[in-house]
Amino acid sequence: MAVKDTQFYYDIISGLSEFPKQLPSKYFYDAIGDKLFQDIMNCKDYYLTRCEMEILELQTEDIIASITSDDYFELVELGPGDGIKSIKLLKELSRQKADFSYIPIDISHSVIDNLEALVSDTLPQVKTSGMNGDYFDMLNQLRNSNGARRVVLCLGGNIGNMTLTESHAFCEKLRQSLSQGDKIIFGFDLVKNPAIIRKAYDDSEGITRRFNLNLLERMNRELGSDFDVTNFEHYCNYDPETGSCKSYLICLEDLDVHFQDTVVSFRENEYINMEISQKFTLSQIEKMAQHTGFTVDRTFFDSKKWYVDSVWEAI
Ligand code: AVJ
Repeated sequence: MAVKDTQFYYDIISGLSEFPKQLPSKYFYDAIGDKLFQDIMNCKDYYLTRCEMEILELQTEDIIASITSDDYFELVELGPGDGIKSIKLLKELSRQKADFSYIPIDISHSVIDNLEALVSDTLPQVKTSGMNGDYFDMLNQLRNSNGARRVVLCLGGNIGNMTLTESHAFCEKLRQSLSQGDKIIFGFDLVKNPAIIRKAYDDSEGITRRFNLNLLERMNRELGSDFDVTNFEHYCNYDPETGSCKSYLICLEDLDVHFQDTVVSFRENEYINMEISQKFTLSQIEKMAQHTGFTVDRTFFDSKKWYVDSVWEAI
């Protein structure tokens, strides 16, 4: 397919034609972006992964008890990443001889390939079939399948990458593709000391900075654009009033960037909206569940109460 006909090209050009300019954060995750995100998860300033790992490790049995019953179910995971978190749950499920299949869905090809390899190496008895694509497209496909009970995993705080309006709409859409009694486990990053949050997205090793700049480099690699990344600076701000942490790339001088069939002009100090990472209060979580057709069954905290895995049931 010609570059110009890809969804990637279309989304990028649309985003850069808006004012303010924006780039969809789902495109951070090419092979290099996946690697950088691994480094983020391991870096000392990014606490989310460690908090969630603690929850999944110390409360595995209670979490599993909140999603299993005697019947067969499909465990659908949205955005599994490296799978290290979900493997904890898969291990316990197979130890208990639960009757289920595992269906990881991710925008990144390499994530799905690596995960299928990891599961078949470590837990060969777990039936796994990955799907590659956008959550919404995949959810639509799932709606039309076999009627099995479903448990959806949306871990890691992925839902934070949407604005509150978008995540609300996302939960409504998710509810439509589920049936009464189906469950979701959502990982939410909670509001906390603003300085801790900002640091997580502006880490002292500069990994998040490279993670953001990689999207410009990815565009150069895949779309043939001519971004000089030294003209862009990563800037991040957490607003305690709204709970949103936002990342921007600031353009340092007037410049033109060339794409195959168009030119995008930047002004000095113009910003590109790169990513939102929304933080939640417990009452916001409760309300979001209620307003979109779910009840909150269980809330699992880490020991610092920085993060929750919240188990929802469709009603
Ligand atoms: C994968 C969406 C949970 O927002 O915390 C990490 C992505 N971006 N550092 C997040 C991310 C910059 C991450 N999520």
